[in-house]
Amino acid sequence: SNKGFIFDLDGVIVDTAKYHFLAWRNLANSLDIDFSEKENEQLKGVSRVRSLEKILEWGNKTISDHEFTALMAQKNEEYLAYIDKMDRSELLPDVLHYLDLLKEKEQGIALGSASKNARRILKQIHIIDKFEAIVDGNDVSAAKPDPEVFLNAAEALNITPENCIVFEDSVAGVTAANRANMISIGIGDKEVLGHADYVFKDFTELSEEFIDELINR
Ligand code: B16
Ligand code: MG
Repeated sequence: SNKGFIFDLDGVIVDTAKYHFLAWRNLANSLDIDFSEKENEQLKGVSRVRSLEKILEWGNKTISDHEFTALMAQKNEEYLAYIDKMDRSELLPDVLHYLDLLKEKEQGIALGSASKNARRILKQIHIIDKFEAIVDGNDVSAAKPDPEVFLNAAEALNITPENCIVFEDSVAGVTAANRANMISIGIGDKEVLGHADYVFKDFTELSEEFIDELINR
């Protein structure tokens, strides 16, 4: 049978969360707002606009629209400086193996990311050709936990949502996959991603048997 496997980008394929963290922390600190790993966790899978809104809420700050736009650009510029130095060694363990295995098994493979920089990152690490369809932050009007990004990916693969499987590291992303009526596979902490159908610490915990089960269910 033919299933659609939809991968989130940040936290599933690559660990760009650390670069988002550095860039947001710099920005928050320049506004005298505290920013630690704990705050960063709440920004995972969240759009750039919503992330800045949250940081301003935490700091009880209001700024003009003009300044808001300038700060978003500043954050992205710093983030991209890190991205442009990335290489394939920053792929998370075993992800490439499973992308190739799914291809061998003739399954649909798509990207479903909130990031507007998704294509740039995939090109930078030379894996853009692994994806039959790419849906990212430029293509959707509603951000995760809205299911739009995954529903669009399923449509692009020409596979019904019930036949799609989503790999996600964020709370908002797992919720989005569930709302899309897809099988959700959390990559990360069981305590955080308890609402996913399955949770694995990372791709090294998966097996070919498990993939075959998903394909044949
Ligand atoms: P950008 P994902 C998300 O990517 C990140 O988890 C989140 O931290 C980030 O704010 C968002 O992309 C937007 O990214 O500023 O590059 O457009 O996990 O959905 O792949
Ligand atoms: Mg993510």
